[in-house]
Amino acid sequence: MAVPTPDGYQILNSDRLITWLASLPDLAARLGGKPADWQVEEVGDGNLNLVFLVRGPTGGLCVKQSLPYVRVVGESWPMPLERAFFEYRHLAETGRHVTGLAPELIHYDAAKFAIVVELLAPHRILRRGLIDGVRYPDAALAVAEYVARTAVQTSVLAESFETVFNRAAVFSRNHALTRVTAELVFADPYHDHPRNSWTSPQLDDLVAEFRQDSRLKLAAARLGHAFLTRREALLHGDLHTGSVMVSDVDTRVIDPEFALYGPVGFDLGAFVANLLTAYFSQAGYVRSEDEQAAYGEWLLSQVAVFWQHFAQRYDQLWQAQTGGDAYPAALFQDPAGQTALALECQQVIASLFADTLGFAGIEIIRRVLGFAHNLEFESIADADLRAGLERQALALARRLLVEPGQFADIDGVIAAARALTQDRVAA
Ligand code: SR1
Ligand code: MG
Repeated sequence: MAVPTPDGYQILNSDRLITWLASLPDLAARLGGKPADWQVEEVGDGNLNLVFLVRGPTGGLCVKQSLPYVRVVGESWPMPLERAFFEYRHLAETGRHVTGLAPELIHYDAAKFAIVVELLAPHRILRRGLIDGVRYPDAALAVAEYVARTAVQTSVLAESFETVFNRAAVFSRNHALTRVTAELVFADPYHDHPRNSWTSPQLDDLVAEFRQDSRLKLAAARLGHAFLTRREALLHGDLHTGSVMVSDVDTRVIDPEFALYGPVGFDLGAFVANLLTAYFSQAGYVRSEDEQAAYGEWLLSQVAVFWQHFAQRYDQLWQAQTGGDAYPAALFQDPAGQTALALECQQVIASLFADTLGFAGIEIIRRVLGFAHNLEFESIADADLRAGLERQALALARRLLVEPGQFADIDGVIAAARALTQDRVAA
């Protein structure tokens, strides 16, 4: 059964969408011409929602509507509609900080649970580009910039605690999707749950091992606790490579419907994990060995670019702040104060690094053993080959999760990933 829907809510289709947009003069003007001239295409390929692209003679729009259930499962998994509201609020709250790094918010309809944003063209989903072996030189850097800006600017480093507490209170109501994360990311993969799936029987031994590994389960639970209790900044909440759209010259972070206040390392870890799964899946694709190796190295280089750019910008943005209630600027004006603050900032970044590795491990594990898998592994038809590559990813994930302290820096993570894939070549 889908959840009951309020009056005024109807699942959109092409005709209903055109009628609705025609009733909104600003939106109709963007499309231009007459409604009969507008082309509608439903392109949603995520797990949850409908996504329409609408093109008119003078412009385009993207419309995203919540369904009262999980799209990929159907009505047997009901899901409240409010996620559209939280995505809208996230875009509204962060828009001024991330102009050019996220789509422009154009409209929100509270009755239809639908948001309208600019149509990004000729963009495509980053994950799909990576599967095709395309290099996007600025993408990882742009996503790092997005995380650094939102992490500092929506936190008490930059704002009064009243502003932050009020905003956090709004997002603390994002119960449905926070529950999805609490269960699918931090719990399900570590015990027997009907939603889980994995490449079986090839990975059965590892699944059994993980479920008996108290150290691993404690590390996962500890991060789950951090996710639910540490309100460092407004998070995107689902920052995988399917939540990023790219063209050759532009990168935008989309889909912040899982938004909540939480630990910044959660967003960072999600993106690092998805770059790493792209790396580990490489041998599953038909490319020459040279090409595979070169592209794999490029993916690893982007892990470094991502972390290093984030760390550098987080440091700069934090130290440029004067208006936050945390680390009041008045306390650190003198040279000794400035030195102490700079050191403190480096220590916080070191602790964000450890968080990032742990959350990356969690994300890899849930994408291989949980409900929502990654296309880069799923599209490898040969199950033995796929399982071998997933095993490498899981080996790194386990280390990241249980022993993040073993990695002195991001180069250590990259070296470990490389060593795992070379073991396979040598074997
Ligand atoms: C039921 S939703 C499953 C997953 O899809 C979304 O993209 C999130 O990653 C979520 O965990
Ligand atoms: Mg999404």
